[in-house]
Amino acid sequence: REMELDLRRAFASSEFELYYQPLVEIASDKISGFEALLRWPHPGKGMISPAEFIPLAEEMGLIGPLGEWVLREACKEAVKWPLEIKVAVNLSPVQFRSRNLVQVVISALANSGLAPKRLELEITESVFLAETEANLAILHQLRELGVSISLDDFGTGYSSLSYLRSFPFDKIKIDRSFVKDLAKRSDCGAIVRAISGLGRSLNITTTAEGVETTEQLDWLRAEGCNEVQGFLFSGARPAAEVEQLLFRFG
Ligand code: G
Ligand code: G
Ligand code: MN
Ligand code: NA
Repeated sequence: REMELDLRRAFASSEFELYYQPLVEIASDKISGFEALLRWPHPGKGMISPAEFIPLAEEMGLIGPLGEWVLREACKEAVKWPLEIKVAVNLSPVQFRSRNLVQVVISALANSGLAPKRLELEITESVFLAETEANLAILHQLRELGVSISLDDFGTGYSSLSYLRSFPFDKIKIDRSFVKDLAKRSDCGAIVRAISGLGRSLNITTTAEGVETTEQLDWLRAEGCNEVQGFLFSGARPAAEVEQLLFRFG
């Protein structure tokens, strides 16, 4: 396929870039970290979304090397930031299959000099759909390194609650589909309120994704959600703009 060749070429010629989106702690109104989000500025087609090319990269076996590049690059960038600012990196379930994921994380931390506690790894529940035991073992090894583990896109899968019992996650990221209609739909409000409460009782940080309005932010603050991410503060921006974002919201 054409896009497959294009992806290989793009990887070989270092065409990918990492953008960074602020995570803002509600209590202090300050940036606590940035999520690294992959971008492909295609020479002919413009910016291509990871939603389009990550599934293909997973299929063709490129996600291993690409994911490794993302980890190394994110750690190298984060080490330039103030010490209290963390970096969050998305992991594909396919990266768990290669079995060297722990080594890759150790090496990215060692080469960059980033303290493990400043790295958050975001996984989705699809990590548990196959090879559950092996993947749980990897997650425990990662956590022993001192990095934290977040459950991403929470609420969109099949049986999310059971995953909270199978692993001591540090953070739950509430999917933006629930945040979107907070004010308009009482069921979304009830779901977000329930997840915040769950996080509080389980001592897990809750982050609401896709926060676009102050109305949503106020609602989330009142319900005890810990952190927000979304266009209200900023979308994902190039690494060079992190300093400015920290100046505005730091
Ligand atoms: O930022 P954006 O809306 O374009 O991201 C679309 C999707 O791509 C999201 O689900 C996000 O988690 C995923 N994504 C972005 N960057 C990475 C990455 O580096 N690795 C993996 N596995 N997924 C990513
Ligand atoms: O799946 P994950 O949560 O890792 O992906 C984050 C995705 O959400 C990215 O594609 C990013 O561009 C998108 N995003 C981030 N903030 C907002 C927002 O406030 N509104 C909307 N609609 N999308 C957002
Ligand atoms: Mn994410
Ligand atoms: Na998400």
